[in-house]
Amino acid sequence: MPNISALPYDYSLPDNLSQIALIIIDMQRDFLEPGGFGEILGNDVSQLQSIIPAVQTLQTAFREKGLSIIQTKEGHSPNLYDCPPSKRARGNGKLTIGDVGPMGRILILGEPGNEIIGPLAPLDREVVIAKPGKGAFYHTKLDKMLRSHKITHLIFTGVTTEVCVQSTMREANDRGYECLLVEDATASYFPTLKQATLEMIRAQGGIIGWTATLKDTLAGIHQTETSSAPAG
Ligand code: C5J
Repeated sequence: MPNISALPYDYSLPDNLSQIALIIIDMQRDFLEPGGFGEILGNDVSQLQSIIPAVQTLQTAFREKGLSIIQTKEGHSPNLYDCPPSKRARGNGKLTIGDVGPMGRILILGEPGNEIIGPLAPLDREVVIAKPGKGAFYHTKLDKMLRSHKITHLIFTGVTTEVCVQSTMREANDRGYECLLVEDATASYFPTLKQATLEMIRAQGGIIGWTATLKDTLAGIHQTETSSAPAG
């Protein structure tokens, strides 16, 4: 069985690579571009921009192999029925979710700021899951979609490591998916929180999953061939 050299020990890939999916979390303008919600909250968006080339490399590799790619974006309905008042109140700033910012209404589906950034734009056939929460399994069809395509192994990338990436990985782990986070394809506005999250994930024998470098992830994926059609 092919492996990815990972921590806390090697991550076993399935014999049939159609059982894996690349999960790209929330690489949306709101969080990565100047003027977006991330910057409005006082964060340095260049921290997140630094991983774009690594995520692109994985996206290209998965496309070339015909493997599943699922992107997520955090966003709410324009009438905010799916945004709890507690979430809107957080930050205590001048602008919050649903208010008009430089890229349209903040974290609202369909607004310019809610789009996936240009360099990672999904192809028409690729899936983008809109999620109202931090975890991508909460109030979405992600689990049903993965199970219907017999996907068992999830390779995680995206932002932010300690919030939406970690929340989603924990939800996936509890649902029985084998989860690996690509270390140089995930970022936080706070590098120390990213590092702590990587350590939390792989602590206690991989209590949430595995972490691996981009180089080792690609080497593992290139070891084996696919044999059936992917989702997305
Ligand atoms: C946050 C995310 N940080 N994608 N969202 O609010 O991590």
